[in-house]
Amino acid sequence: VEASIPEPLREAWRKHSATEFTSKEDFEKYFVRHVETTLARSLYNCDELAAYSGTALAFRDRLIIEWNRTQQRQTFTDQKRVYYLSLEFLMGRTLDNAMLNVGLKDVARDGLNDLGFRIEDVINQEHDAALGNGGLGRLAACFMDSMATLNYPAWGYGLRYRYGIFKQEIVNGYQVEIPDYWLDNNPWEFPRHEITVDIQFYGNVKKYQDENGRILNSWEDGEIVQAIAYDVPIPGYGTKTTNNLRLWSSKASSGEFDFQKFNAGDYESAVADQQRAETISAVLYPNDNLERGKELRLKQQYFWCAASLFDIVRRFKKTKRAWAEFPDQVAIQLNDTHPTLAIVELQRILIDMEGLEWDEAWSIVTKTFGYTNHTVLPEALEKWSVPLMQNLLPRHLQIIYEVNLFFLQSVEKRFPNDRDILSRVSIIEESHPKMVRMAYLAIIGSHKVNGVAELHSDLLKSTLFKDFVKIYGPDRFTNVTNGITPRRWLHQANPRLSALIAEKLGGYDFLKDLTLLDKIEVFVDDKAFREEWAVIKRENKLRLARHIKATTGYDVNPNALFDVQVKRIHEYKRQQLNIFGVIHRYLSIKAMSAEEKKKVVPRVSIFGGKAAPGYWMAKTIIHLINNVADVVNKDPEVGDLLKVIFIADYNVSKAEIICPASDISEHISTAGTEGSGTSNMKFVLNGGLIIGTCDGANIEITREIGEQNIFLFGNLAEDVEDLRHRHFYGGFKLDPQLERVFDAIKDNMFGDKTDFAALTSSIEEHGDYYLVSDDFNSYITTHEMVDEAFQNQEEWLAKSITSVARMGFFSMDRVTNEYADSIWNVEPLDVTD
Ligand code: OAK
Repeated sequence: VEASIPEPLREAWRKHSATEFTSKEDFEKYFVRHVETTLARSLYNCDELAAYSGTALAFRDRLIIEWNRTQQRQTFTDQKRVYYLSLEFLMGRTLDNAMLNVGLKDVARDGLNDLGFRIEDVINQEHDAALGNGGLGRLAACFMDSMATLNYPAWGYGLRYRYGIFKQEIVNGYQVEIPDYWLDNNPWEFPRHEITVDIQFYGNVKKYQDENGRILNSWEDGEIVQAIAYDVPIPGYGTKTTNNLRLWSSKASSGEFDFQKFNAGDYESAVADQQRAETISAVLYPNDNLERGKELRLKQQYFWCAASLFDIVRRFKKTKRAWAEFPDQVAIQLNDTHPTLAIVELQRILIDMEGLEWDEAWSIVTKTFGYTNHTVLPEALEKWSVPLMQNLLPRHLQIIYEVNLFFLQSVEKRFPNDRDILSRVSIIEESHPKMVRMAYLAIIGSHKVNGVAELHSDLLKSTLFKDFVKIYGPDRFTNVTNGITPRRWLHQANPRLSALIAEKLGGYDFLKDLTLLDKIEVFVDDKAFREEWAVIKRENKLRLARHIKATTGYDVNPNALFDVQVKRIHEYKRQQLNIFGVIHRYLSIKAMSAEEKKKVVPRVSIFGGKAAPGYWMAKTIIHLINNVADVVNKDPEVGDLLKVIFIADYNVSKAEIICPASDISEHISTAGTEGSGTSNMKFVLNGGLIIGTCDGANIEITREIGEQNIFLFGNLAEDVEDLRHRHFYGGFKLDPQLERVFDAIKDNMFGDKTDFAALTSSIEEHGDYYLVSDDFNSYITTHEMVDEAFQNQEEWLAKSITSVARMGFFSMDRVTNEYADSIWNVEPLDVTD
C-alpha cells in the first residue's frame, strides 16, 4: 500500500505528521491552544470545566496518534482479532486513566499548576461514562484495559446509549432516579458518520430459486434503521497499543425520515418515524441480573449484533480470504446471552447472503463464538417469546428452529432411550407462549462456554447446563475466574499505596505483572513500611470522610472501623442482612451500661448502590437503610460508636474513593448465587479485609490469601436447596436475635412499620428464600470476631499487607491471557516501530 504513494507526497505528509508531547512545555502549549481555539476561551474565562476540556483534548491528540498507528498496524499484519460483544461498558472516567497509561500525569499536574489549576479539581469535572449496570459492564471495561495493555488486537462492540444508568438521589429516604444525559462535550468519542449499517426489522421471508436451482430464503420489506459508528480509543498501560471500542447509535435511515411525508406536510408522522428509530439506542435498561422480555430490548440486541457482525464481516471480506478461514481471523466473545443473536446473524449472512451450505456455515459459526455466563439466577436467564421474535425477526426465528432441529436430531441419535432429554434441552421451551432459551442457543452456537469463578462454573455444569455437559462432554465448559485491572483499581484509585509498593519493588512493573506483589510480603514486619501502610489507609479514610461530610452532612470518626457494602441492591446480595445486623448492633449498644460501652469498637456502616427502578423490595431496603441512619446517627446515647451512611449514586468514580478506604467490606450473598463478584477483589487489593460467604470468587480469594485473613460465615451452597425446602416443609423458626430486630422495626422505631412489612414478611412468612434468618447468627458472631481483630491493630495490619501481597492472581491480565489461550487462540501484536 505504502509503495503506491509517490515519495514527495509521502515526504510532505511525514514532515507535518502529528507528534506526541512528552514535556510540560508541550502539554501547556497544546492545552492553551485547545482552550483558545477549540473552545474559543481564554485566560480570562477558563473555568475548571474548560480546563478539563483543554487537558482532555491535549491527551486525546496523543491517544489519536497511537490509535491510528495501532489500527493501521493491526490491519496490515492481518492476524486474528478478538471482538468483545457487550451490551454494557461501565467505563467510568477516562482522563485520569489516560494520563496514567501514557505516563504523563506528573507532567500534566505541573503544567496545570503553572496555568492556575489543581489536577484533582480538573479530573473531578469529568462525567462518568456509565453505560452499564454493575459487575458485567465493569468486567467489559476491565477487559478493554487489559486487552490493550497486553497488546491483543481487540475491538469492543456496544451501544451508544444517550442515557446511561440513571443518577440516584435520596429524597426523604427514598431512591429517586434522575436521567443520566452524558453526551454533551464528550471529548473521548469520534463520530464516524461515514460508517453506517442499515438494520432491518419486521417484514417477511420469501423463498426463491437461484441460478443453480437452489432454494434460498430472502428477508424482505419491514423497516430499516441506520446504525452509525462512534469510536472510543482505549489506551493500554505502558504500551503503544490503543484499541478501539465501537459504539452504535441508531438513526432513521434517510428513506425512513420520509421526505414525501414531510413535503406533503405530514411533519408529525415524519418526525415520529425518526424518533422511533432513535429510541433504539436512547437508554440503557437499568436492570442488573434481571430480564423482562421487552420488545425494545430485543430491538437493541439485534440492532447492535447486526451492525457489529456486518462490520466484522466487511473487514474480513477485504482480506479476500476463503470463508473457511473466518475463525482463524475472528474470535467473538459473547458477554452473557445478550448478544446471542450474533450467532444467528452470522449463520444468516453466510447462508442467505454469501450462499454457503448450512453445515459449512454452521461449522464456521461455532468455531467463531465463545459464551460467558455471569449468573445462575433464574430471573436473569434470557428467554424471548416466539411470537415476539416471529414478528420482529422472522428469518432469525426460522434459523433458530433449524438449528434446534439439527441439534435435537443429534441428541436423539446419541440418547435414543432418554425420552425427556429432548424437551429439557430444546432451544424452544414448550410453554404458552413458546419461548426461545437464549442460553441454550448460546451453548449450541459456541465452541467454549465459561463461568466466572470456580464455584459458579461448577454449578453451571452440575445444574443449569448439566444435560449439555452430557451431550458435548466436559471440554466445552470451562472456568475463567474474574479479575480487575490493577491500573484503575490500585494505581489510579490509591496512588500512594501504589507508590509505596513501587518504592519497595523498585518500580511499577507490578502493574503489568501483578504476581510481583508477592515480593512485598517480606516487608510485613518492617516497621517503617507498616507505619507508612497505616498512614495511607488513614489518609484514604479521611478522603472518604470528607466525601461523606460534603454529601450527607454527617461527621464520621476516621478511627472507627469502616465497614462497607457497595454494589447493586439485590435481595440475593443481602444488604437486608447487613442492615438487620446494624440494627442488632444498635439495640445492643442501647442496652449497654456506660462501662460496657467503653469496650465497643466504634463503627461506621457504609452502604451504597442503586436499585432497579421497578424492583420494589430493593427500594424498600434502601428506604430502611436511610431510616436507620436517620435514627442511629442522631441518637446521643450512641454517639461515635455507630454511624450509618448511605452514599447516594454509587458509581465507578465513587468506587475509586470508597475501595481504598475500607477496613472491612461485605460480600455476603446467599451461597451459590453470586457468579463471582469483583468488588471483593478491589477491596482486598487496597488493603481492606472482607467478611463474606463461601460464594463466587470469595472462595478463591480465601485460597490465595489464606483463611486466617478473611472472615467467612454462613451456610454452604450445597446446603441451600435443602434449607429452602425445610422452610416450607419442616416449619420455619426465626432466629431469636433477628426476631428482636424485627420487633424494633414493628415498634415503628425506624418509621412506619408498614413501609417495611414486605421485607420482614418475605423472611418470616414467605420462605426466606435468601436464608437471611439461617445465616443471621453466624453473621453476627463473625462481626464480633471482626471487632475483636480490629482491636489488635498490629495483627490487622499484618493481615492487610499479607492479603495484598497475595492478590496477584486477580489481575485482569491473567484473565485476559486465559481467554486468549483457551478460548480465542489469539496472539499479542507489538505495534511499536
Ligand atoms: C447483569 C445482567 C444480566 C446478567 C448478569 C449481570 C451481571 O452483572 N452479572 C454479574 O457479572 C459479574 C461479572 O462477571 C459477576 O462478578 C457478578 O457476580 C454477576 O452478578
